[in-house]
Amino acid sequence: MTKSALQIARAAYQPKLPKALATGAVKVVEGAPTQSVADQEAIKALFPNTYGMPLITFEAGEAAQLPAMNVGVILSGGQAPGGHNVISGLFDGIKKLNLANKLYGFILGPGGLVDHNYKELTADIIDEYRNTGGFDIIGSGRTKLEKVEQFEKGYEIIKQLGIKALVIIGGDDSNTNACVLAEYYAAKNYGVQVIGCPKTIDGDLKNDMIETSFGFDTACKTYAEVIGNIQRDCNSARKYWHFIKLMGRSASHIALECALQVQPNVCIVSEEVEAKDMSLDDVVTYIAKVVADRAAQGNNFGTVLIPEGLIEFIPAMKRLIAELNDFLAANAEEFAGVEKSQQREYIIGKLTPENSAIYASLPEGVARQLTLDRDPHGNVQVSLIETEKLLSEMVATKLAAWKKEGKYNGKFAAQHHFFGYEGRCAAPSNFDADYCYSLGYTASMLIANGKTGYMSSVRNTTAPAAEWIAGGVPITMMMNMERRHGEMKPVIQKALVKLDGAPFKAFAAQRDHWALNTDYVYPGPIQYFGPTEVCDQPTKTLQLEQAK
Ligand code: FBP
Repeated sequence: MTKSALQIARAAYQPKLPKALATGAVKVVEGAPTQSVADQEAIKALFPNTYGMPLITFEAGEAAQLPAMNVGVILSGGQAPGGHNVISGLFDGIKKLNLANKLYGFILGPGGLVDHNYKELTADIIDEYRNTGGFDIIGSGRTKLEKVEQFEKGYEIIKQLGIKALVIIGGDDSNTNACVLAEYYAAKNYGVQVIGCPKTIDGDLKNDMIETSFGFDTACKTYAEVIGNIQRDCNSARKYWHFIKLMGRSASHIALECALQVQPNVCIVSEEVEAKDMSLDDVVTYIAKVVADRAAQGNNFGTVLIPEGLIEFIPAMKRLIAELNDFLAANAEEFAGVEKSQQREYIIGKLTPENSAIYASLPEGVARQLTLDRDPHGNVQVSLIETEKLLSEMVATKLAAWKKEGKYNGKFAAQHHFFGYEGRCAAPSNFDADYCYSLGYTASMLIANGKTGYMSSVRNTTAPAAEWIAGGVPITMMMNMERRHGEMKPVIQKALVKLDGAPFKAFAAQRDHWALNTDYVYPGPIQYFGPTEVCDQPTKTLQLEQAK
Protein backbone atom coordinates (compact mmCIF):
# COMPACT_ATOMS: atom_id res chain seq x y z
CA MET A 1 0.00 0.00 0.00
CA THR A 2 1.55 3.37 -1.00
CA LYS A 3 1.50 5.83 1.87
CA SER A 4 1.64 9.61 1.99
CA ALA A 5 4.43 11.34 3.89
CA LEU A 6 1.92 12.35 6.59
CA GLN A 7 0.66 8.77 6.93
CA ILE A 8 4.19 7.49 7.44
CA ALA A 9 5.02 10.13 10.05
CA ARG A 10 1.64 9.77 11.74
CA ALA A 11 1.99 5.99 12.13
CA ALA A 12 4.67 6.65 14.72
CA TYR A 13 2.40 8.87 16.85
CA GLN A 14 1.91 7.36 20.31
CA PRO A 15 -1.55 8.36 21.56
CA LYS A 16 -1.70 9.80 25.03
CA LEU A 17 -3.46 7.83 27.78
CA PRO A 18 -5.04 8.83 31.10
CA LYS A 19 -2.59 8.31 33.96
CA ALA A 20 -4.65 5.48 35.44
CA LEU A 21 -4.23 3.40 32.29
CA ALA A 22 -0.55 3.96 31.78
CA THR A 23 0.58 1.11 34.05
CA GLY A 24 -1.40 -1.59 32.26
CA ALA A 25 -3.66 -3.04 34.95
CA VAL A 26 -6.13 -0.91 36.88
CA LYS A 27 -7.86 -0.73 40.23
CA VAL A 28 -11.64 -0.60 39.94
CA VAL A 29 -13.45 2.00 42.04
CA GLU A 30 -17.18 1.41 42.14
CA GLY A 31 -19.59 4.31 42.60
CA ALA A 32 -23.20 4.23 43.73
CA PRO A 33 -25.80 2.08 41.94
CA THR A 34 -27.35 3.82 38.93
CA GLN A 35 -30.86 4.49 37.60
CA SER A 36 -31.97 4.95 34.01
CA VAL A 37 -32.53 8.58 32.95
CA ALA A 38 -36.30 7.95 32.79
CA ASP A 39 -38.88 5.13 32.87
CA GLN A 40 -36.93 3.35 35.63
CA GLU A 41 -39.50 0.63 36.33
CA ALA A 42 -39.91 -0.33 32.68
CA ILE A 43 -36.16 -0.39 31.98
CA LYS A 44 -35.44 -2.35 35.17
CA ALA A 45 -38.01 -4.97 34.18
CA LEU A 46 -36.48 -5.32 30.70
CA PHE A 47 -32.88 -5.52 31.95
CA PRO A 48 -32.99 -7.47 35.22
CA ASN A 49 -29.34 -8.62 34.90
CA THR A 50 -27.71 -5.38 33.83
CA TYR A 51 -29.86 -2.68 35.47
CA GLY A 52 -28.66 -0.58 38.39
CA MET A 53 -24.95 -1.46 38.13
CA PRO A 54 -22.55 1.11 39.59
CA LEU A 55 -20.51 3.70 37.73
CA ILE A 56 -16.89 2.63 37.49
CA THR A 57 -13.72 4.66 37.65
CA PHE A 58 -10.24 3.26 37.12
CA GLU A 59 -7.22 4.11 39.21
CA ALA A 60 -3.67 3.02 38.50
CA GLY A 61 -3.09 -0.54 39.68
CA GLU A 62 -0.28 -3.07 39.79
CA ALA A 63 0.71 -4.56 36.44
CA ALA A 64 -0.67 -8.09 36.37
CA GLN A 65 -0.66 -11.11 34.10
CA LEU A 66 -4.23 -12.36 33.63
CA PRO A 67 -5.36 -15.69 32.14
CA ALA A 68 -5.50 -15.58 28.33
CA MET A 69 -8.77 -14.44 26.72
CA ASN A 70 -10.06 -13.67 23.23
CA VAL A 71 -12.02 -10.57 22.34
CA GLY A 72 -14.22 -9.70 19.33
CA VAL A 73 -14.76 -6.22 17.91
CA ILE A 74 -17.43 -4.75 15.62
CA LEU A 75 -17.61 -1.35 13.90
CA SER A 76 -21.23 -0.32 13.49
CA GLY A 77 -22.92 2.44 11.44
CA GLY A 78 -21.42 5.51 9.79
CA GLN A 79 -17.66 5.99 9.79
CA ALA A 80 -16.12 8.35 12.34
CA PRO A 81 -12.46 9.39 12.59
CA GLY A 82 -10.62 7.39 15.25
CA GLY A 83 -12.27 3.97 14.91
CA HIS A 84 -8.92 2.39 14.10
CA ASN A 85 -7.46 3.86 17.28
CA VAL A 86 -10.25 2.37 19.41
CA ILE A 87 -9.25 -0.98 17.96
CA SER A 88 -5.51 -0.39 18.45
CA GLY A 89 -6.11 0.75 22.06
CA LEU A 90 -8.18 -2.38 22.68
CA PHE A 91 -5.49 -4.52 21.06
CA ASP A 92 -2.65 -2.97 23.09
CA GLY A 93 -4.74 -3.23 26.27
CA ILE A 94 -5.44 -6.93 25.96
CA LYS A 95 -1.88 -7.71 24.85
CA LYS A 96 -0.53 -5.89 27.89
CA LEU A 97 -2.66 -8.17 30.08
CA ASN A 98 -1.47 -11.31 28.34
CA LEU A 99 0.46 -11.63 25.08
CA ALA A 100 -1.53 -14.75 24.23
CA ASN A 101 -4.79 -12.77 24.08
CA LYS A 102 -6.30 -12.58 20.60
CA LEU A 103 -8.49 -9.96 18.95
CA TYR A 104 -11.00 -10.93 16.26
CA GLY A 105 -12.65 -8.32 14.03
CA PHE A 106 -16.08 -9.04 12.56
CA ILE A 107 -16.28 -7.94 8.94
CA LEU A 108 -18.62 -5.19 7.65
CA GLY A 109 -20.41 -4.47 10.89
CA PRO A 110 -22.79 -6.49 13.08
CA GLY A 111 -23.69 -8.61 10.01
CA GLY A 112 -20.19 -10.14 10.29
CA LEU A 113 -21.05 -11.61 13.68
CA VAL A 114 -24.31 -13.12 12.45
CA ASP A 115 -22.74 -14.43 9.22
CA HIS A 116 -19.55 -15.66 10.95
CA ASN A 117 -17.41 -13.41 8.80
CA TYR A 118 -14.30 -12.43 10.75
CA LYS A 119 -10.53 -12.14 10.78
CA GLU A 120 -7.91 -12.19 13.49
CA LEU A 121 -6.35 -8.77 13.96
CA THR A 122 -2.66 -9.40 14.41
CA ALA A 123 0.04 -6.89 15.35
CA ASP A 124 1.04 -6.46 11.67
CA ILE A 125 -2.49 -5.53 10.68
CA ILE A 126 -3.00 -3.21 13.66
CA ASP A 127 0.28 -1.39 12.93
CA GLU A 128 -0.91 -0.60 9.39
CA TYR A 129 -3.94 1.25 10.75
CA ARG A 130 -2.71 3.15 13.82
CA ASN A 131 -3.79 6.82 13.79
CA THR A 132 -5.49 6.49 10.40
CA GLY A 133 -9.03 7.55 9.50
CA GLY A 134 -11.69 5.22 8.14
CA PHE A 135 -13.14 1.91 9.27
CA ASP A 136 -11.52 -0.11 6.50
CA ILE A 137 -9.53 -2.35 8.84
CA ILE A 138 -12.65 -4.56 9.08
CA GLY A 139 -15.35 -2.39 7.45
CA SER A 140 -18.63 -1.24 8.94
CA GLY A 141 -22.31 -1.90 8.34
CA ARG A 142 -25.79 -0.93 9.51
CA THR A 143 -27.28 -4.38 10.23
CA LYS A 144 -29.32 -4.06 13.43
CA LEU A 145 -28.50 -6.68 16.08
CA GLU A 146 -31.91 -7.04 17.67
CA LYS A 147 -33.33 -10.51 17.14
CA VAL A 148 -32.81 -13.59 19.29
CA GLU A 149 -31.84 -15.66 16.20
CA GLN A 150 -29.04 -13.12 15.50
CA PHE A 151 -27.86 -13.29 19.12
CA GLU A 152 -27.79 -17.09 18.93
CA LYS A 153 -26.00 -17.15 15.56
CA GLY A 154 -23.47 -14.75 17.05
CA TYR A 155 -23.05 -16.94 20.09
CA GLU A 156 -22.16 -19.93 17.86
CA ILE A 157 -19.10 -18.16 16.45
CA ILE A 158 -18.27 -16.58 19.79
CA LYS A 159 -18.09 -20.06 21.33
CA GLN A 160 -16.13 -21.44 18.42
CA LEU A 161 -13.48 -18.70 18.70
CA GLY A 162 -13.36 -18.82 22.50
CA ILE A 163 -14.38 -15.15 22.72
CA LYS A 164 -14.89 -13.82 26.24
CA ALA A 165 -16.14 -10.38 25.30
CA LEU A 166 -17.48 -8.43 22.36
CA VAL A 167 -16.79 -4.71 21.88
CA ILE A 168 -19.39 -2.86 19.79
CA ILE A 169 -18.25 0.51 18.49
CA GLY A 170 -21.35 2.46 17.45
CA GLY A 171 -23.88 5.23 17.92
CA ASP A 172 -26.98 5.39 20.12
CA ASP A 173 -28.85 2.63 18.27
CA SER A 174 -25.86 0.26 18.11
CA ASN A 175 -25.15 0.79 21.81
CA THR A 176 -28.82 0.19 22.62
CA ASN A 177 -28.44 -3.11 20.77
CA ALA A 178 -25.16 -3.81 22.63
CA CYS A 179 -27.07 -3.40 25.87
CA VAL A 180 -29.85 -5.75 24.75
CA LEU A 181 -27.21 -8.30 23.71
CA ALA A 182 -25.36 -7.96 27.03
CA GLU A 183 -28.62 -8.59 28.89
CA TYR A 184 -29.48 -11.58 26.69
CA TYR A 185 -26.09 -13.27 27.14
CA ALA A 186 -26.18 -12.55 30.88
CA ALA A 187 -29.71 -13.97 31.20
CA LYS A 188 -28.61 -17.09 29.32
CA ASN A 189 -25.48 -17.41 31.45
CA TYR A 190 -23.36 -17.69 28.32
CA GLY A 191 -20.41 -16.03 30.03
CA VAL A 192 -20.00 -13.51 27.17
CA GLN A 193 -19.48 -9.86 28.08
CA VAL A 194 -20.55 -6.99 25.82
CA ILE A 195 -18.97 -3.53 26.00
CA GLY A 196 -19.96 -0.45 23.96
CA CYS A 197 -17.89 2.49 22.70
CA PRO A 198 -19.46 5.89 21.85
CA LYS A 199 -19.02 6.68 18.14
CA THR A 200 -20.68 9.16 15.79
CA ILE A 201 -19.60 12.33 14.04
CA ASP A 202 -23.13 13.63 14.76
CA GLY A 203 -22.14 14.25 18.41
CA ASP A 204 -25.57 13.18 19.67
CA LEU A 205 -24.44 10.28 21.85
CA LYS A 206 -23.45 12.16 24.98
CA ASN A 207 -24.58 12.75 28.54
CA ASP A 208 -23.08 13.54 31.94
CA MET A 209 -20.80 10.51 31.80
CA ILE A 210 -20.05 10.40 28.05
CA GLU A 211 -18.74 13.87 27.30
CA THR A 212 -18.52 13.44 23.55
CA SER A 213 -18.76 10.77 20.90
CA PHE A 214 -15.56 10.14 19.03
CA GLY A 215 -15.12 11.51 15.51
CA PHE A 216 -17.10 14.69 16.21
CA ASP A 217 -13.89 16.62 16.87
CA THR A 218 -12.11 15.65 13.63
CA ALA A 219 -15.20 15.84 11.43
CA CYS A 220 -16.10 19.34 12.65
CA LYS A 221 -12.51 20.55 12.30
CA THR A 222 -12.41 19.20 8.74
CA TYR A 223 -15.67 20.95 7.80
CA ALA A 224 -14.62 24.14 9.60
CA GLU A 225 -11.38 24.20 7.61
CA VAL A 226 -13.26 24.05 4.31
CA ILE A 227 -15.95 26.51 5.40
CA GLY A 228 -13.17 28.87 6.51
CA ASN A 229 -11.61 28.56 3.04
CA ILE A 230 -14.97 29.29 1.43
CA GLN A 231 -15.41 32.34 3.69
CA ARG A 232 -12.04 33.69 2.63
CA ASP A 233 -12.94 33.17 -1.00
CA CYS A 234 -16.30 34.76 -0.40
CA ASN A 235 -14.74 37.76 1.34
CA SER A 236 -12.26 38.11 -1.54
CA ALA A 237 -14.65 37.98 -4.51
CA ARG A 238 -17.60 39.52 -2.63
CA LYS A 239 -20.17 38.21 -5.09
CA TYR A 240 -21.65 34.97 -3.73
CA TRP A 241 -23.82 33.74 -0.94
CA HIS A 242 -22.69 30.21 -0.01
CA PHE A 243 -25.36 27.85 1.29
CA ILE A 244 -23.57 25.02 3.11
CA LYS A 245 -25.40 21.93 4.35
CA LEU A 246 -23.64 19.95 7.05
CA MET A 247 -24.13 16.32 8.03
CA GLY A 248 -25.92 15.28 11.17
CA ARG A 249 -28.95 13.10 10.56
CA SER A 250 -30.95 14.64 13.36
CA ALA A 251 -29.17 16.90 15.89
CA SER A 252 -27.49 20.18 14.84
CA HIS A 253 -24.30 19.77 16.91
CA ILE A 254 -22.06 19.74 13.82
CA ALA A 255 -23.55 22.93 12.34
CA LEU A 256 -23.39 24.65 15.74
CA GLU A 257 -19.78 23.62 16.38
CA CYS A 258 -18.75 24.76 12.90
CA ALA A 259 -20.53 28.08 13.47
CA LEU A 260 -18.61 28.58 16.72
CA GLN A 261 -15.37 27.86 14.85
CA VAL A 262 -15.92 29.99 11.72
CA GLN A 263 -18.40 32.74 12.72
CA PRO A 264 -20.62 32.61 9.61
CA ASN A 265 -23.31 35.15 8.74
CA VAL A 266 -26.10 32.65 9.37
CA CYS A 267 -26.37 29.26 11.03
CA ILE A 268 -29.74 27.56 11.37
CA VAL A 269 -30.17 25.30 14.42
CA SER A 270 -32.97 22.76 13.89
CA GLU A 271 -33.75 22.41 17.59
CA GLU A 272 -34.45 26.16 17.81
CA VAL A 273 -36.63 26.07 14.69
CA GLU A 274 -38.72 23.35 16.32
CA ALA A 275 -38.86 25.02 19.74
CA LYS A 276 -40.04 28.29 18.21
CA ASP A 277 -42.51 26.45 15.95
CA MET A 278 -40.98 28.23 12.95
CA SER A 279 -42.36 27.62 9.47
CA LEU A 280 -40.21 27.17 6.39
CA ASP A 281 -41.20 30.71 5.45
CA ASP A 282 -39.97 31.99 8.84
CA VAL A 283 -36.56 30.39 8.21
CA VAL A 284 -36.43 31.80 4.68
CA THR A 285 -37.48 35.27 5.89
CA TYR A 286 -34.76 35.24 8.54
CA ILE A 287 -32.05 34.41 5.99
CA ALA A 288 -33.44 36.88 3.41
CA LYS A 289 -33.43 39.61 6.06
CA VAL A 290 -29.73 39.04 6.77
CA VAL A 291 -29.02 39.09 3.01
CA ALA A 292 -30.98 42.35 2.61
CA ASP A 293 -29.35 44.01 5.64
CA ARG A 294 -25.89 43.12 4.37
CA ALA A 295 -26.82 44.32 0.87
CA ALA A 296 -27.84 47.67 2.37
CA GLN A 297 -24.22 47.98 3.54
CA GLY A 298 -22.94 47.05 0.09
CA ASN A 299 -22.10 43.46 1.05
CA ASN A 300 -23.69 41.07 -1.45
CA PHE A 301 -21.95 37.99 -0.07
CA GLY A 302 -22.08 35.71 2.93
CA THR A 303 -22.31 32.20 4.34
CA VAL A 304 -25.28 30.20 5.60
CA LEU A 305 -24.82 26.93 7.53
CA ILE A 306 -27.72 24.48 7.38
CA PRO A 307 -27.98 21.27 9.43
CA GLU A 308 -28.86 18.19 7.40
CA GLY A 309 -31.84 17.26 9.56
CA LEU A 310 -33.58 20.67 9.33
CA ILE A 311 -36.65 19.64 7.30
CA GLU A 312 -37.83 17.15 9.91
CA PHE A 313 -37.62 19.78 12.66
CA ILE A 314 -39.92 22.25 10.89
CA PRO A 315 -43.24 21.30 12.47
CA ALA A 316 -45.31 22.22 9.38
CA MET A 317 -43.01 20.23 7.07
CA LYS A 318 -43.19 17.27 9.43
CA ARG A 319 -46.99 17.37 9.17
CA LEU A 320 -46.86 17.69 5.37
CA ILE A 321 -44.47 14.73 5.09
CA ALA A 322 -46.64 12.63 7.41
CA GLU A 323 -49.76 13.30 5.31
CA LEU A 324 -47.86 12.63 2.09
CA ASN A 325 -46.55 9.32 3.49
CA ASP A 326 -50.06 8.17 4.36
CA PHE A 327 -51.65 9.48 1.19
CA LEU A 328 -49.10 7.95 -1.17
CA ALA A 329 -49.11 4.63 0.69
CA ALA A 330 -52.89 4.41 0.28
CA ASN A 331 -53.05 5.76 -3.29
CA ALA A 332 -49.79 4.49 -4.84
CA GLU A 333 -51.46 2.99 -7.93
CA GLU A 334 -53.60 5.99 -8.75
CA PHE A 335 -50.61 8.32 -8.29
CA ALA A 336 -48.43 6.16 -10.56
CA GLY A 337 -51.03 6.59 -13.32
CA VAL A 338 -50.91 10.40 -13.18
CA GLU A 339 -48.82 12.08 -15.92
CA LYS A 340 -45.52 13.39 -14.55
CA SER A 341 -46.36 16.95 -15.58
CA GLN A 342 -49.68 16.73 -13.70
CA GLN A 343 -48.41 15.13 -10.47
CA ARG A 344 -47.81 18.37 -8.61
CA GLU A 345 -51.33 19.66 -9.33
CA TYR A 346 -52.77 16.25 -8.45
CA ILE A 347 -51.09 16.28 -5.00
CA ILE A 348 -52.08 19.90 -4.37
CA GLY A 349 -55.70 18.88 -4.99
CA LYS A 350 -55.58 15.97 -2.56
CA LEU A 351 -53.97 17.36 0.58
CA THR A 352 -55.61 19.21 3.45
CA PRO A 353 -55.61 23.00 2.86
CA GLU A 354 -52.69 23.74 5.22
CA ASN A 355 -50.43 21.04 3.75
CA SER A 356 -51.58 21.78 0.21
CA ALA A 357 -50.52 25.43 0.56
CA ILE A 358 -47.09 24.47 1.88
CA TYR A 359 -46.63 21.88 -0.86
CA ALA A 360 -47.62 24.42 -3.51
CA SER A 361 -45.04 26.89 -2.17
CA LEU A 362 -42.13 24.44 -2.56
CA PRO A 363 -39.75 24.67 -5.51
CA GLU A 364 -40.46 22.09 -8.23
CA GLY A 365 -37.46 19.82 -7.48
CA VAL A 366 -38.19 19.56 -3.77
CA ALA A 367 -41.89 18.96 -4.33
CA ARG A 368 -41.01 16.10 -6.67
CA GLN A 369 -38.50 14.68 -4.19
CA LEU A 370 -41.24 14.48 -1.57
CA THR A 371 -43.27 12.18 -3.79
CA LEU A 372 -40.34 9.98 -4.91
CA ASP A 373 -37.57 7.81 -3.47
CA ARG A 374 -39.40 6.39 -0.45
CA ASP A 375 -37.43 4.09 1.81
CA PRO A 376 -38.48 0.48 2.54
CA HIS A 377 -40.79 1.73 5.33
CA GLY A 378 -42.61 4.07 2.90
CA ASN A 379 -40.99 7.26 4.30
CA VAL A 380 -39.63 10.19 2.34
CA GLN A 381 -35.85 10.15 2.39
CA VAL A 382 -35.41 13.64 3.75
CA SER A 383 -31.62 13.46 3.63
CA LEU A 384 -31.90 13.38 -0.18
CA ILE A 385 -33.68 16.73 -0.17
CA GLU A 386 -31.22 19.40 -1.14
CA THR A 387 -32.12 21.76 1.70
CA GLU A 388 -29.32 24.13 0.76
CA LYS A 389 -30.87 24.61 -2.71
CA LEU A 390 -34.41 24.69 -1.35
CA LEU A 391 -33.55 27.54 1.01
CA SER A 392 -31.50 29.54 -1.47
CA GLU A 393 -34.24 29.28 -4.14
CA MET A 394 -36.86 30.42 -1.66
CA VAL A 395 -34.62 33.24 -0.43
CA ALA A 396 -34.13 34.35 -4.05
CA THR A 397 -37.91 34.40 -4.61
CA LYS A 398 -38.46 36.43 -1.44
CA LEU A 399 -35.74 38.92 -2.33
CA ALA A 400 -37.24 39.39 -5.79
CA ALA A 401 -40.58 40.25 -4.17
CA TRP A 402 -38.89 42.66 -1.75
CA LYS A 403 -37.09 44.27 -4.67
CA LYS A 404 -40.42 45.02 -6.32
CA GLU A 405 -41.65 46.53 -3.06
CA GLY A 406 -38.48 48.61 -2.85
CA LYS A 407 -37.37 46.87 0.36
CA TYR A 408 -34.22 45.35 -1.10
CA ASN A 409 -31.71 46.58 -3.55
CA GLY A 410 -28.86 44.16 -3.95
CA LYS A 411 -27.49 41.27 -6.02
CA PHE A 412 -28.04 37.70 -4.94
CA ALA A 413 -26.04 34.84 -6.46
CA ALA A 414 -25.81 31.54 -4.58
CA GLN A 415 -23.35 28.64 -4.46
CA HIS A 416 -24.25 25.34 -2.82
CA HIS A 417 -22.22 22.80 -0.85
CA PHE A 418 -22.85 19.67 1.20
CA PHE A 419 -20.14 18.53 3.59
CA GLY A 420 -20.49 15.12 5.21
CA TYR A 421 -18.51 12.26 3.72
CA GLU A 422 -15.49 14.57 3.40
CA GLY A 423 -15.02 14.51 7.17
CA ARG A 424 -16.08 11.06 8.29
CA CYS A 425 -12.80 9.32 7.42
CA ALA A 426 -10.27 12.11 7.96
CA ALA A 427 -7.10 11.20 9.83
CA PRO A 428 -8.08 11.61 13.50
CA SER A 429 -7.02 14.84 15.18
CA ASN A 430 -4.75 14.46 18.21
CA PHE A 431 -7.85 14.73 20.38
CA ASP A 432 -9.66 11.91 18.58
CA ALA A 433 -6.47 9.83 18.26
CA ASP A 434 -5.91 10.05 22.04
CA TYR A 435 -9.59 9.83 23.04
CA CYS A 436 -10.24 6.80 20.83
CA TYR A 437 -7.10 4.96 21.91
CA SER A 438 -8.11 5.62 25.53
CA LEU A 439 -11.68 4.39 24.90
CA GLY A 440 -10.35 1.16 23.38
CA TYR A 441 -7.83 0.67 26.19
CA THR A 442 -10.57 1.34 28.75
CA ALA A 443 -12.75 -1.30 27.08
CA SER A 444 -9.97 -3.86 27.55
CA MET A 445 -9.88 -3.04 31.29
CA LEU A 446 -13.67 -3.33 31.62
CA ILE A 447 -13.41 -6.76 30.01
CA ALA A 448 -10.50 -7.83 32.22
CA ASN A 449 -12.59 -6.88 35.25
CA GLY A 450 -15.53 -9.01 34.16
CA LYS A 451 -17.89 -6.14 33.28
CA THR A 452 -20.77 -6.40 30.81
CA GLY A 453 -23.45 -3.96 29.65
CA TYR A 454 -21.03 -1.05 30.18
CA MET A 455 -19.98 1.71 27.82
CA SER A 456 -16.35 2.70 27.85
CA SER A 457 -16.12 6.20 29.32
CA VAL A 458 -13.30 8.75 29.30
CA ARG A 459 -14.07 12.06 31.04
CA ASN A 460 -12.49 15.38 31.95
CA THR A 461 -11.55 15.67 28.31
CA THR A 462 -10.75 19.37 28.22
CA ALA A 463 -7.82 18.71 30.61
CA PRO A 464 -4.53 17.26 29.33
CA ALA A 465 -4.93 13.56 28.47
CA ALA A 466 -2.95 12.40 31.52
CA GLU A 467 -5.73 13.85 33.71
CA TRP A 468 -8.58 12.19 31.83
CA ILE A 469 -10.75 9.88 33.95
CA ALA A 470 -11.30 6.41 32.52
CA GLY A 471 -14.03 4.02 33.57
CA GLY A 472 -17.38 2.59 32.58
CA VAL A 473 -21.04 3.62 32.54
CA PRO A 474 -23.87 1.07 32.66
CA ILE A 475 -25.66 1.47 29.32
CA THR A 476 -29.04 1.02 31.03
CA MET A 477 -28.33 4.31 32.81
CA MET A 478 -28.67 6.19 29.49
CA MET A 479 -31.95 4.59 28.51
CA ASN A 480 -35.59 5.61 28.35
CA MET A 481 -38.66 4.25 26.61
CA GLU A 482 -39.54 5.71 23.20
CA ARG A 483 -42.09 4.87 20.54
CA ARG A 484 -40.35 3.22 17.57
CA HIS A 485 -42.31 1.74 14.67
CA GLY A 486 -45.48 1.94 16.72
CA GLU A 487 -44.07 0.12 19.78
CA MET A 488 -42.55 1.36 23.05
CA LYS A 489 -38.86 0.32 23.08
CA PRO A 490 -35.94 0.87 25.46
CA VAL A 491 -33.43 3.15 23.72
CA ILE A 492 -30.50 5.41 24.59
CA GLN A 493 -31.77 8.99 24.73
CA LYS A 494 -30.47 10.97 21.75
CA ALA A 495 -28.75 14.18 22.83
CA LEU A 496 -30.10 17.06 20.75
CA VAL A 497 -28.70 20.61 20.98
CA LYS A 498 -29.86 22.12 24.28
CA LEU A 499 -31.11 25.66 23.81
CA ASP A 500 -30.17 26.45 27.40
CA GLY A 501 -26.72 24.88 26.99
CA ALA A 502 -23.52 26.95 26.90
CA PRO A 503 -22.62 26.26 23.21
CA PHE A 504 -26.00 27.45 21.88
CA LYS A 505 -26.05 30.42 24.25
CA ALA A 506 -22.57 31.49 23.11
CA PHE A 507 -23.71 31.26 19.50
CA ALA A 508 -27.01 33.09 20.13
CA ALA A 509 -25.20 35.91 21.92
CA GLN A 510 -23.00 36.60 18.89
CA ARG A 511 -25.04 35.68 15.84
CA ASP A 512 -26.55 39.14 15.19
CA HIS A 513 -23.08 40.60 15.17
CA TRP A 514 -21.79 37.85 12.85
CA ALA A 515 -24.81 38.34 10.56
CA LEU A 516 -24.08 41.96 9.73
CA ASN A 517 -20.36 42.17 10.18
CA THR A 518 -17.88 40.12 8.22
CA ASP A 519 -16.15 38.64 11.22
CA TYR A 520 -15.09 35.32 9.75
CA VAL A 521 -12.59 33.01 11.41
CA TYR A 522 -10.40 30.82 9.19
CA PRO A 523 -9.42 27.78 11.29
CA GLY A 524 -7.09 26.22 8.69
CA PRO A 525 -6.36 22.49 8.42
CA ILE A 526 -6.04 20.13 11.38
CA GLN A 527 -2.45 20.19 12.61
CA TYR A 528 -0.90 16.94 13.75
CA PHE A 529 2.52 18.23 14.73
CA GLY A 530 3.34 21.47 16.47
CA PRO A 531 2.46 23.54 19.54
CA THR A 532 -0.19 22.08 21.81
CA GLU A 533 -2.50 25.12 21.53
CA VAL A 534 -2.67 24.48 17.77
CA CYS A 535 -2.76 20.69 17.80
CA ASP A 536 -4.60 19.56 20.93
CA GLN A 537 -7.61 21.88 21.29
CA PRO A 538 -10.89 20.06 21.89
CA THR A 539 -14.08 21.32 20.21
CA LYS A 540 -15.61 24.65 21.21
CA THR A 541 -18.70 22.68 22.23
CA LEU A 542 -16.71 20.70 24.81
CA GLN A 543 -14.82 23.75 26.01
CA LEU A 544 -18.02 25.73 26.53
CA GLU A 545 -19.87 22.83 28.14
CA GLN A 546 -17.05 22.26 30.59
CA ALA A 547 -16.12 25.86 31.33
CA LYS A 548 -16.39 26.27 35.08
P1 FBP B 1 -24.00 7.22 12.60
O1 FBP B 1 -25.17 7.78 13.37
O2 FBP B 1 -24.14 5.77 12.31
O3 FBP B 1 -22.70 7.54 13.27
O4 FBP B 1 -23.95 7.94 11.17
C1 FBP B 1 -24.06 9.31 11.08
C2 FBP B 1 -24.11 9.81 9.65
O5 FBP B 1 -22.83 10.18 9.18
C3 FBP B 1 -25.08 10.98 9.56
O6 FBP B 1 -24.44 12.20 9.82
C4 FBP B 1 -25.60 10.87 8.15
O7 FBP B 1 -26.90 11.40 8.04
C5 FBP B 1 -25.62 9.38 7.93
O8 FBP B 1 -24.64 8.83 8.75
C6 FBP B 1 -25.35 8.99 6.50
O9 FBP B 1 -25.53 7.63 6.35
P2 FBP B 1 -24.87 6.74 5.22
O10 FBP B 1 -23.45 6.54 5.60
O11 FBP B 1 -25.63 5.47 5.28
O12 FBP B 1 -24.99 7.49 3.94
